Amino acid sequence: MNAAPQAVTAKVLPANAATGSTLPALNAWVAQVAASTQPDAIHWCDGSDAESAMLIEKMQADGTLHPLNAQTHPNSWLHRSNPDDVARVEHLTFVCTSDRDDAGPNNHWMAPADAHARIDALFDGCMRGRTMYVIPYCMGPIGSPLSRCGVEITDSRYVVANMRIMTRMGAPALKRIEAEGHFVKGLHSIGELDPERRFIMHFPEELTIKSYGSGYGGNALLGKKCHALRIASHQARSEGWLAEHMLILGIENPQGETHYIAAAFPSACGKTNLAMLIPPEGYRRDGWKVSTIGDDICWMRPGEDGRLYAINPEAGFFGVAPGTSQKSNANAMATIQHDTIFTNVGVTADNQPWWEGIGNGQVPVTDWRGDPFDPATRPAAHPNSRFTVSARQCPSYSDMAEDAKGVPISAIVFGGRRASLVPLVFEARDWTHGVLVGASMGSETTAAATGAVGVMRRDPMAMKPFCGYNYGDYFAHWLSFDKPGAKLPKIFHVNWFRKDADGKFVWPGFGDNLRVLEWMIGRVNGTTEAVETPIGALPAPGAINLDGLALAEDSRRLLFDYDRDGWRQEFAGIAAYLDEYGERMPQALKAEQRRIAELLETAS
Ligand code: SAT
Ligand code: MN
Repeated sequence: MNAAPQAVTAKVLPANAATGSTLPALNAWVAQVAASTQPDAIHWCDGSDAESAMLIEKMQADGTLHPLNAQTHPNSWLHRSNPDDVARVEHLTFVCTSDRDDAGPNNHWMAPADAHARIDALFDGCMRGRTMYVIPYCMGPIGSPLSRCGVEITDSRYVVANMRIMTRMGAPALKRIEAEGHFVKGLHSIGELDPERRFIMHFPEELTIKSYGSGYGGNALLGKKCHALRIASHQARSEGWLAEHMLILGIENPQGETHYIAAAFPSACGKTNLAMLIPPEGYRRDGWKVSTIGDDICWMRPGEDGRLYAINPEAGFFGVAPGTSQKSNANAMATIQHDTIFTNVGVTADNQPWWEGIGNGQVPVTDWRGDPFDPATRPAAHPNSRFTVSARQCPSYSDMAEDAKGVPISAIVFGGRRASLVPLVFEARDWTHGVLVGASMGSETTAAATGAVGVMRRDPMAMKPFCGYNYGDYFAHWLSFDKPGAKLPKIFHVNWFRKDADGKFVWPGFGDNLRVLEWMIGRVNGTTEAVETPIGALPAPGAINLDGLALAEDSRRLLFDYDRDGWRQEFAGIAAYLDEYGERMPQALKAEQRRIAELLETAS
């Protein structure tokens, strides 16, 4: 198999190895990185099929990828990561701004010079014996003014293969970078995969990312969380847009009217399932249709008409495997039937991927570490095991996801995992209240990051791990969109995860979430009713269609009541949380918090 023309194998790199571009700044950076990391070869990725085949062949040969059953899962691969490298590492993730307060209490901070010195020492000579891959990529449709480009340098072929699926990678991206003359610089090495020698560093003022010691997901695919959220949120603030941890879906009602909704949930809280929602039977019959624009990241900017227009900067899905089934997400199951990379799942005797909750009647024989499956030892699939797959393979993927101007957003939804207190849905009374609703979001932690699971923490706008600057400034930026001429989306909060006294979820979720989205669209169109409460507007009795759902009276109460005493306590917690940001917390948000706290005191 031929490597791309620029590939070189000699240890002494030819003089032209670092000149794969017509952009001097890019060539100079590649040369500088090569001088410090000392790779044996430099490969400039063009994104071609031949290049992909060459990489896959090499990864099969060295055991990075194992082929899966070619009859049931054509062109699909299993990757087993290092067992110490299975999730994002928030404690090793830093935002390095010159002023510590610019990173804020929501981020780990290191002074840029110290951070460079520490991580550069790790990069020193780390690519000896390895090939260095240069990956030009574009986040968003190549022709969209909302898109932004970057270049990731990595010594991991697995990262190249994933970036090829998750971004618009290769020659067209390089062309745009050369025309624009600037790009986000992302330097990555798997290093020794040693958790003691691992850092994910962001330098927003230099539009630079340096990541060392992990090959996993959000730590290593630098276009995703590092660029499209942490660096982009910083860029978005100075350029007047929003980079958010949100899915985007389109809902067409029986009248043929389509509304786009952007929804923020923390990692592993069902964004992929909601983005690919299949309407319940009755809704399908009536003509409701749901289409997918994105499942994880949303970039939004005000358009000329004052509405917010959104693109999905990604080109693929890096979704959580466990729990994905024909019942929970038939669209995802169809999407991952071929040309998919599975990371840290189990396998069956006939070499099909398997995970807990797949519900297809098959059984695993090998677990995610490659050991014979023994339920007493560990689950077959790691709880944060993933699939990487092109969005184009998804049956519900919308053509509008490729639209250069983006889709107009009718509603923004915030939601976390809350076993108690928080009702199924409520509506913010205006933008400022909506920003407070997002800012006070709480959620129980999941396996997407290392650390304890199931602990309630504040996760404003689901951006706690991803906001590249001080949350106080971030909330002020959100508030700034409310200006004359703006036609902003309505803001809602949902909780699909309320539990009853027996610890069981009370809301069926999945396709039935459309019932809640229908109510939101009714609110946007002014055709459905709500009841005002201090925390926001709750659906009026009968306003959400519950036909065909067997919900006991107790469950309905848990879903639609609000518990004033519980909310008083919640608002005391929110006040304390906002105060952690000191001077940077906008007064308007604190005033909104006080307004509601007072209502909670006086309302019956
Ligand atoms: O590993 S990722 O950060 O890309 C997935 C997630 O946590 O959302
Ligand atoms: Mn995510």
